[in-house]
Order: sequence, then C-alpha cells, then structure tokens
Amino acid sequence: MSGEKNLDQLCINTIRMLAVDAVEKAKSGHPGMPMGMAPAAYVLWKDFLRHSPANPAWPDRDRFVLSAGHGAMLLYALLHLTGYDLPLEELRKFRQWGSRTPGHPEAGHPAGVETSTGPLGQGFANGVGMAIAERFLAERFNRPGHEIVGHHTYAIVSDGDLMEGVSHEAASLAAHLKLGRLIYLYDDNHITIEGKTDLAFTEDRLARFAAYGWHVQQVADGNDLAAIAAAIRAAQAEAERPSLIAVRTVIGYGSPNKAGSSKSHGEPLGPEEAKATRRNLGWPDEEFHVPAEVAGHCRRALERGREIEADWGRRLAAYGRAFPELAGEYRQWLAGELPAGWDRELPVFPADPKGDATRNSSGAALNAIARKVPNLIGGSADLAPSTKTLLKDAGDFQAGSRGGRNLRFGVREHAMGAILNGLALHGGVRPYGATFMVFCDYMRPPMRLAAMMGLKVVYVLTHDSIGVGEDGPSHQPVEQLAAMRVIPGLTVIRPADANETVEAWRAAMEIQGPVVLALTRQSLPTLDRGKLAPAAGLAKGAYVLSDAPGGRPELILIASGSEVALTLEAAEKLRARKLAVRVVSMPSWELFEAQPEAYREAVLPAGVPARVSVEAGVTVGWHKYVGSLGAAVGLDRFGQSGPYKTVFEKLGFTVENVAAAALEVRERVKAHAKSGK
Ligand SMILES: Cc1ncc(C[n+]2csc(CCOP(=O)(O)OP(=O)(O)O)c2C)c(N)n1
Ligand SMILES: [Mg+2]
Repeated sequence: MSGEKNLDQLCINTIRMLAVDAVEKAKSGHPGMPMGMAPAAYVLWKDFLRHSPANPAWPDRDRFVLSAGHGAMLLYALLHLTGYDLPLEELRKFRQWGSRTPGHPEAGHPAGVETSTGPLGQGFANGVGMAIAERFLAERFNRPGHEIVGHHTYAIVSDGDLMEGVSHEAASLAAHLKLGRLIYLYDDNHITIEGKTDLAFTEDRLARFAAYGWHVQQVADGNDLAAIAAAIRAAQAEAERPSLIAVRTVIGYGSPNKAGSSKSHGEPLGPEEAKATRRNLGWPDEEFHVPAEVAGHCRRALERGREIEADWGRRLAAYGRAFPELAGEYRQWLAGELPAGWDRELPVFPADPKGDATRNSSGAALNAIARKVPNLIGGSADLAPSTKTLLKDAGDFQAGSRGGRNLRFGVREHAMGAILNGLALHGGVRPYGATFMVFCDYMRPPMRLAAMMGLKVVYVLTHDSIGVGEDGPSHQPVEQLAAMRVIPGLTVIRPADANETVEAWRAAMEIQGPVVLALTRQSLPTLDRGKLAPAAGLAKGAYVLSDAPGGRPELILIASGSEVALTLEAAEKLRARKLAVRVVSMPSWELFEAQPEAYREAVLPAGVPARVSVEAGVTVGWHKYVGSLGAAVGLDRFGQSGPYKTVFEKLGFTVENVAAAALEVRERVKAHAKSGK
C-alpha cells in the first residue's frame, strides 16, 4: 500500500472506531452504518464536498444530509475530524444530556448539521428542497461570468430511506425537475433492523430510480475508494438527472463477528466484540484514538474551506461591484429579511354580509405579499385551484424555468412537507405549501420536524371543517386542528373572516417558526369592523371582538374561524334577553398563550366562569379556556356528507344551539355560586 493509501485507510478506520467507541461509551447507538459507510463518506468529504468547517453557515457550501440519521456518529466523526467546532470531548459525550452530540442529528446542533434526521425518508426529501432552492437562487442571482450560487446537495441514504414512501414521492419529483446537482450515496448493505432486506425489500432499486429518471450507478465494493470517487465524479458530470450511487457495503465492517449482520445496527458491539474489532483493524487499545497523522490530514479541510470561501468572497465582491442592487437583494434574502413595505399592498375588505371564503381572501393576501416579497415561493399538492395558492404571473418552477415561483408538488403531501423543510433549511427563500386540511395528516412528520427545527414554513390548509359539505367525512377534518395544536412550536391560526385572514398572513410572515393557516372553503361574512374590534387583534391570538356594556361580561363566548359569525349572532340573541355577553375571537391558541398574563386576563377574566367555546372540530383542549363550568360546542364525531349548511345545522352549529348552551352554562354557574363553593 502506498503511503497515501495507508493514510486514507487510517482515516477511515478512525471514523469507524470513533463510532464504535462512542456507542460503546454511551451504551446505545448505531455503530454498524458508520462502519460500513466510512469509506464512501470519507471520499465524499475529502475529495468532493465544498464546505468551510470554520464557517458552517457559508451560504454557497455544498449541502450534506445524513438521511440515515441513526448513523449520527458518522457525521459527528467527520465534523470533528475536518475541523468543525466539535471537540473530541463532545464525541465522548455522545447521546448524553446537554452534549452537542445528540442521538440523532439535529439541525445546527452541532453547527455543520444541515437538518434533523432520524425519521427515515425525511432527509432524502429535505435534500430535494435544498436542491430546488439552489437552482432558484442561481437563476435569480447568477449572471454571465458571475456565478455566486452553485453548489451540490449530497446525502447518504439507507435501505430504510428508500423504503419509506416519502422517498418515492421526492425521488419522482426530483427527476421530473431535473435536479442534476443532487447526488445521493445509497448504503446498499442488504440489512435492516429485522435482518436481511430479503424479508421485505426486494425490488430492483436501481431500476426503480432509473425509471423515475435518475442517473444510477453501482459501486460493487464499498471499500473501493477509487470506484467511489469515480462514481461521484460521473454523478457530478451529469447535469440533468439526479444521481443515486448504490454502494455495496457491509454493515459493521471490521467487526469479526457482527459484520454483515443486523446485530451491528442498533446496539453497542459489546466490550468483547469492540476489542476484537480493534485487533482486526489493527487499532490501539486507547479509546477515541485519533492518530496524529489522521488529525493533520483531515483538518486540511479547514484550510481548503477557507480558501474556497475566500475565493467565493472575492467573486461576491466583484458581483457586488457589477450588480450592487442584486447583491443587496441576495444579502437580504439570505438574512431572511422582509423588504421595506412588504405589506403595503395587503388588502382591506369592506364589511359584507355575504362575504367570501377565507381561502379566497388568503389567495388575495398571498398574492399581495408575493408581489413585494420575490423570494416567497411555494405551491400545492395538486390543489392550487382549490387552495387558492397560485402566484399570479410568477411562473412555474420547472426544469426549463428555474425562476418560476409556483412549485407543482403533484399529489405528494408528504414530500411537499419535507421539501418545504429543505427549502427553509437552505435559506434564501420563504416557502409555503398547501393542501386540504384533512390531508395534513399526510405531511404531519415533516410538520413536526419543521416545528422542532423552528423553520419558517407556512402551511395553507383549506377546507378546514365540515363546511366542506358534500365530500363527506373523509374530507371533513374534525380532529386535525387539535392534532396540529398539540405540536410544540407550531402556530395554528384559524381566521374568522377576510380581514382576519389578511392579518393571519401578516403574522405568518413574521413568526419565527412554522405556521398553519386554517381556511374555509365556504363563504363567511366579512365582519363590520366599524362596529367590532379591528382584525389586527389577531396578532394576539384572541381578542375581544364585541363586548358587554362597560366591558363587564357575565358570559363569554369564544369562537374561532367560521364559527365566529355564528357566535356573534348567538350573542345578539342572548343580549336581547339582557345578558351581558362578550364575544372573543380566538384564531390562535399559541399566539394567545404568548401574551402577557395581564392581557390574557383582560380578555378572559378569571372572575367570569360562564364561558362557551364554539369550533367545528373536536372539543379536546377547549376546556382550558372554558373551565370546568363552561361548555365546549364542537364535534366529537366524524362529519357527514350533505350540503354544508345542512351539515352545520344537523351537527349543532346553530344560533339556537349555541345560545342554549350558553344559558345552560349560566344556570350552572349560578347554581355553583349559590352552593357557596
Ligand atoms: C420513519 C422511521 N421508521 C422507523 C425507524 C426505526 N429505524 C431506525 S433505522 C431502521 C432501519 C434500518 O435499516 P437501514 O435503513 O437499512 O439502516 P442500516 O441498518 O443498514 O444502518 C429503522 C426501522 C426510523 N428511524 N424512522
Ligand atoms: Mg441497510
């Protein structure tokens, strides 16, 4: 073996043994995948990946996604060895409380981790979003002789990634969009948790990807560094097709007794086997051993990264001189700043008893914002005519039109959610996605991760209740609002009319984190803001829309979205009976909870226990606001097919029913007071 080859081998074994030792020390984790994929990952990082370990946020870096997040130690070893701010001490604390080496990779934690992975398939689709963002920005900013955007997106994907449905969706779309800068290394090790892939995964993977339109290659020996490098080079040369390189590896490579077996997948090798592996790989007894020549060799990535970045900096400076305005815009986009006057064209809707569906008002608001915010891009899972999310005159993002801002996700909600995450993670763009609310279940996994990562993604979810009508219970969401509200960090907003919808979009643009807009299919009256409080109250999550005389209610009616107008009517009926009624519009629990105690108390005073909530969905959670004496008018059952007005009426969403519930609550509160409790 030549010296260089020896050194390569030493580096690869360092990665393997760091994974073995870290998992051993943590007494949990996944050593097998890093041991098998160490050579491929090493070649990619050493010879191809353009990154700057000293500045993990350098905007034109190649993106690297470890979709098979269970192999986290592979990534941590690479980050440590190539000079990221991840000392060996942190590798010793793998999976421990407060360490920078959590059990599965978490975006930005440590710096250098591009996205949170672990739920298989997500990273695969995140990469597609990153590659879309890269092409969109390249089209917008690059000029002849001035290429400031131009990077690859790489991922390591596993059997599990390829089995999960989301990868099928994302792969299909990636090929359609001709994302040639997408290069995925597939850890083709024939093993998953339960054993050999023969158990459940026997299709011809390469034929499948070829059929999508991917460029596919096979590396027969996962330890053949030259073959891996040649395959990556060929993938880079492929301009139009995304690339899948199946690298035939051996899980747990180096372990005499567990290599090639699922036993090395998800548990420590054990002290004996770890020792045997050391001997087998010719490794010293010292744990977390990094040979000096390995440290020196791998850390050259730091210097190389600085040079790449400096070269890019010079090109950016030249670009700034040639195109100062564009350069300013580029900076602003990357910083996530909204341009001055971005909300200037937002519409104000006059009172109108006939009104409009909030999906329509949303379409108007979205387009008004999009005209001022040119990096707002998004689309729908084949429902744009219904979700009203098409950006007028903004073109489609397609293989031949990279500047288009309408993303055509096709009927692929799950991939849409994960691609939106990839877009947001990449930076430079503000993504939104849309579908019927009932289908948010199809993209719940990426919504959850968006919330975990605090990504700025807007979900436009229309047809938000039994107001869907004729399509029936399969299309009428009842539990989805509640299901989304339980996701920490996700802001759910259900506006009551056209003007609240405009305010909801305003909030969505400013909130740091993912936002759901729950919108109606059916028309709602545009409330008369001359008589009622302004819609700007939406920003606080809940506000007094219409108050009792002197602001001293004996009864509070709380409603969201399409039930607000109905609740206002019920209030009038009760007022006719001399009741002091307050109506609170409550479009967002999360925004309300973020208000100071004094504000919350002013809207829902503790001294007024007579409260009724009205929302066309399951009642779970509303008791927090209506209390033990209050009542939640909702729908703890599935809906039913029929004209929507009939459905609302039959299922209890009538002025009479709400008023009756309120009177009952008032009696209960009175009886309770009398009993002296
Ligand atoms: C969505 C999802 N389902 C299940 C799991 C649990 N899980 C972790 S790894 C894995 C499969 C392992 O097979 P493979 O992806 O081939 O990884 P390898 O064992 O080869 O490293 C499973 C089922 C998960 N992480 N994500
Ligand atoms: Mg596998």
